[in-house]
Amino acid sequence: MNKNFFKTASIAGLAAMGLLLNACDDENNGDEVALLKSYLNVSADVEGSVEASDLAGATVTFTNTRSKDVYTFKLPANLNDGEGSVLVQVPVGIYDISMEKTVDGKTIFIRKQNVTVKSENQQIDAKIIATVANSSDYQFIFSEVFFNGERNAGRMMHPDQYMVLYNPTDKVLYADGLAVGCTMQNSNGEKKSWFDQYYGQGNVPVHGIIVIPGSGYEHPVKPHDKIVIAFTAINHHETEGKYADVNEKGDTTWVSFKYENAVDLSGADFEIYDPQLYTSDVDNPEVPNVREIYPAESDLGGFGGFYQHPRGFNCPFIFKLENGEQSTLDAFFKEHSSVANVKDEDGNNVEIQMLSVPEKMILDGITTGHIPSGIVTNPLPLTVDRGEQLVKGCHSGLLVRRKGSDEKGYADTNNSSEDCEIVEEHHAFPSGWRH
Ligand SMILES: [Ca+2]
Ligand SMILES: [Ca+2]
Ligand SMILES: [Ca+2]
Repeated sequence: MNKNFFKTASIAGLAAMGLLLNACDDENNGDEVALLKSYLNVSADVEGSVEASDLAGATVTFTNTRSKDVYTFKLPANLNDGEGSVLVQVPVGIYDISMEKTVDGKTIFIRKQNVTVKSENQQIDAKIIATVANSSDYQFIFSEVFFNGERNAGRMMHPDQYMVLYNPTDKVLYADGLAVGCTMQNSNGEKKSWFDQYYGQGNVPVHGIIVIPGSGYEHPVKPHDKIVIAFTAINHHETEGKYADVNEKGDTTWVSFKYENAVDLSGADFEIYDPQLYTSDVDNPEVPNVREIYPAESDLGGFGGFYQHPRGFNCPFIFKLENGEQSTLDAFFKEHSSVANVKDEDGNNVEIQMLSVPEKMILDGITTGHIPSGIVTNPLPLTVDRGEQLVKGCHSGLLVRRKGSDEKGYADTNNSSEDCEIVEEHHAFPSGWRH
C-alpha cells in the first residue's frame, strides 16, 4: 500500500483520511489505525554540504518494518542549508526512514532505521548526508608523509611519524574504510622472489594496512579538508623517554631523556595503536584508533604490520574499502590473501602468507626511499607514481610534502618527483589545531 501525503495536503484532509482509515479498522482486524502527527526534523550532516535547490522535490519514505506499508512525504522547498521540518503522519509502528536523490555529482540521502512512532507531536531527527555520486569521484591524496623521524637527545628516533590525507574534491567525502597500505617490497632492495607473481597480475603485496573505522558515514571530510593519522597521538615534545645504558660489566642504568625535536600530535584525527607490533605503544583514549589488517592471520611464516621505515623503504599508498567495519576488513583479507613460496635462511622452500591490494583500487601513492641506494625496485606501479622522493638518510627531520596548499589544492600528476618536495620541517597537530 502506498499512501502519499504531501505537505500541501490539508491537515483537515489528512485527519479525515485518518478517520476513514479508523473506520476501516474495525473490519480489518486492526491493520489500519489512526495516523499520528509527527515532525521529521532534518539537518545537513556536514554544514554547507546541502542546499535548498539540491533537495527540491526530494521524497522521504517511511516504511513500516512489520507491514512494509510505505508512506511518502515531500521535503519543503525552502530547506536552506538543509535545515527544516516536515509534518509526517503515520500510524503507530516502527519505521525505516529513507530519502535519496542524485544531483550535480552528489548523492544526497537519509537513512534512519527502526524509528518507533508511538505518540502525537513526536520529533524525529534525521541527518541528510551528501557525498559523491559514484566511486570514481572518490579521491584522497597524501599532502604530507612524515616517516623520517629525527634525533632526540642525540638518539635516532621516529616517535612522531604521521601522514596527512587530503580531500582534493569539491564534495564531502566520508573516510570510513579509507585505508593506507605500506608495501612489502622495499624500495632499496632487489625484487623479492614473489615480486613478479604479484605485480605481474596487478597486485601490490603489503607489509600492513591501516583502515579508518566506521560504518560508512561517520567520518565526513569537507572539500579541501584533511585527516591526520599519527603513529602515536601524544605530545611527543613533552614526553619523557628512558633508555638503557649498559656498561662494560653489563650493569644497566635507565637514563631519562626528552624528545626535544619531536612534535605534539595529540590532536591527530586517528592514531595507530598496535601493542602487538610495538610493545611500548601507548593509546591516547581521546583519539580514535585505526583498525589494522595484517598480512598473515597466524604464524604461517607471517610477519608484517603497518610500518613506515625511517628511510622510506616501505612505500605508502591510499585505497578505499566499502567501510571500516571489522567484517569488511575480514572479507578483504579473505579475498586478497594467498600463499607465496620463499627460501628461508637455510635455502629451504617455505610458504608464507601474503596479502595484496589490487593496483586498480589504489587512489594515490608516493614512491619513497633513500638517496644512498635510490629506488632499486619500485614497490608501487608506475601508474600510481612514476616519480620518487628520496631522503638523504634516516632521522633527519625530513618531511615529504606535496606542493600546494589546503586552500588552493595540490599538484597530483602521479609523478612525485614533480608533485612533491622534501623539506626540513614537520608539523605539530596539537589538540584543537583545526579550530
Ligand atoms: Ca602508536
Ligand atoms: Ca587512541
Ligand atoms: Ca596521485
